[in-house]
Amino acid sequence: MEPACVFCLIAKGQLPAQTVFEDQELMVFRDLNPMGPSHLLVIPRRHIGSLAELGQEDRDLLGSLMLRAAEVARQEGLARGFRTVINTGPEGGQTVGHLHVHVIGGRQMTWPPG
Ligand code: DGP
Repeated sequence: MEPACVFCLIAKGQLPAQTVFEDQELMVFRDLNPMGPSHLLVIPRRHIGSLAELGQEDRDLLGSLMLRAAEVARQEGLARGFRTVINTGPEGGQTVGHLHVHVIGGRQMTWPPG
């Protein structure tokens, strides 16, 4: 755990969040600043700074994150589609330094993103 990491604090139950799923490996909670009617964040409980820090040993974890993203999208009723986003690093728009997958839906998405 990184003491100054907000998502570590959420994962430890030390900061409140609207949690929609949790197990030993992952947590899913609602984004504080939603970009659509549904906006969830899927995180590993273990502190990983970003996608760029993952290695071959993290293949199962990465699979779990993406499969969980699809599962929570189903639970949210996003049958017409949804957007998954992983922002990485300052130029990638990452503002919280703990790996997370955005799941955004409930409105028509546009492309390209800003
Ligand atoms: P990113 O910019 O990709 O690093 O996304 C970080 C997201 O995290 C952003 O959409 C806002 C959200 N966020 C930041 N702090 C908190 C928090 O304390 N609680 C919750 N639920 N979401 C947060």
